[in-house]
Amino acid sequence: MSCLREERNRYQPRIPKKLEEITSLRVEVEEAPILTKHPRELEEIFPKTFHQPLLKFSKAEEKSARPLKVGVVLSGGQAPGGHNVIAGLFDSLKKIDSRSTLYGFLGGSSGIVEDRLVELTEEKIRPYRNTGGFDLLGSGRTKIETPEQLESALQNVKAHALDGLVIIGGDDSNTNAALLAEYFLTHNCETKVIGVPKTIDGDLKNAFVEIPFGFDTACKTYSALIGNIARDALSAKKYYHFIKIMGRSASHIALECALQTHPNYTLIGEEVASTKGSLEEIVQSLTDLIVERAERGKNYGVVLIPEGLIEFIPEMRTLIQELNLLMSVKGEELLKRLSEEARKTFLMLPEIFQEQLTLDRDPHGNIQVSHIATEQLLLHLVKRFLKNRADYKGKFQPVSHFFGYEGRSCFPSNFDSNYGYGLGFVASSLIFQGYTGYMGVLQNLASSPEEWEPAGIPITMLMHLEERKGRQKPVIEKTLVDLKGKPFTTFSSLRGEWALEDEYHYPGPVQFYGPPSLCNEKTFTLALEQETKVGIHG
Ligand code: FBP
Repeated sequence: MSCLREERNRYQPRIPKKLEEITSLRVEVEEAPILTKHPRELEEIFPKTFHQPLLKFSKAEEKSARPLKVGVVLSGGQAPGGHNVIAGLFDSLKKIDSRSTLYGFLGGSSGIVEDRLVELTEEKIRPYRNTGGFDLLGSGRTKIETPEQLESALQNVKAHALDGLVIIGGDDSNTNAALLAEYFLTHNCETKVIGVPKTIDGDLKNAFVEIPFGFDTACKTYSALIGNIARDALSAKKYYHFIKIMGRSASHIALECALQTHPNYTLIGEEVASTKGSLEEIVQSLTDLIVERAERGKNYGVVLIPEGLIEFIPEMRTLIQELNLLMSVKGEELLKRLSEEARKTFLMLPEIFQEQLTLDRDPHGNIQVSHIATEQLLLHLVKRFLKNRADYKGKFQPVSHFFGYEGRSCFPSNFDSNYGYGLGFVASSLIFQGYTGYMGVLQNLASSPEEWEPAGIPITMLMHLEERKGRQKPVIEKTLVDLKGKPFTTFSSLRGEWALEDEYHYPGPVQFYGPPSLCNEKTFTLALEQETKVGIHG
């Protein structure tokens, strides 16, 4: 084990005061608002779980406990903090009753369907405490939807007599949790299903879920790297760095990293969609900046590109939607079946990019944007545009980067260590109290962990209908960057200065030990959204 890993294994996460005495909590119910645009359809799909209330916790008398048997699964893309959810679950279940048992399903949701599981003991969990990655159990993106899959899952949880099943995942994985909860209830199965909000992308959030775990660490990790690159650019003064960063749909990561590092140019997918910016316009404005900086003798810079950008560009979106329906069609036949507009866009793209757009979708029907080199496409087109600019006297030497996987399995920040661990406690409290179909959350996250507020949110409340593989399916609605929200308006008021002046910030690596100002810093997104005062220049 590395020294840091040993040291981190010893870190004791801080938990909310309310969860300290886990068997003496009272649940207060509150009517849940109807947020969805599709209440009628969802009520039909989820007759048992659609109208469940919101749950809040308060202290009460000690409740008698019995040992619980719970299964847990890590699902979807890795996010720092996942192992701590498991550690939190394990510790809280043992607090409820030391005879409780925790099982881990292997390889994501398919482990539930195929009954692949291991018992998780303290010995197994200890080396994973406060570490990143999902390697304790592995992960996967299986969508649970066929009657056979649902039935196998039911038979497996019954065979193990599980009191609870905890699914740690993003929007698609929590959709699995909602489907299983409904199915289990319909078949009089006692197993309670609880979801835990995870994703580095930061888009599983709303008025009730402040932020998923993983976002904090991933953004800090990418920002450290972007800061290093910015300083290198400023030192050598010869390269333009085009950096694509993860965020399959929403641009929350790009926005947060921009606030942390002040690059010269940051694309925000949601803004492109709202201004209906075409690919040509994007490249034009990027080219204008490069020309203007060259006039000032600056032939270097840093450009941030969210990986989900591609789907926000109107003509690309149309093309992707059409390609989604024509996945098995290739070559000439594909060209024939595309609409005229989509065909024109397709043919304008370099061949390698055409290939990337036709790669297989994930099991949930999502295009795999991490495999699409948008940074290289932009760089290629900027080169082409610069050739036609008589007023450009600079030298354009671009370097492309993709920061994605390196931010998903790193040691979780103190925030994500505490947050993941606390979420494990919330999940076992909900099972202990007998609730199903809920997402366990912690609120008031801008305060110290002791003040975080546990709550239960009916998962179906967060759902809507979305077209997947050509059919309307119930899924959790992703929250995109709010162009009127404080994180974006703060960024937009400062980006003009960052474009021409080099006001790069160098956040440096994530800190675990030292003064709280260093190791407990919140992301700008969370702090600004909660109206906490933070100094962008500070
Ligand atoms: P989740 O939504 O499952 O958390 O995954 C997010 C993500 O990290 C995206 O940022 C990225 O596009 C995608 O996963 C990559 O998926 P994969 O690991 O399957 O390549």
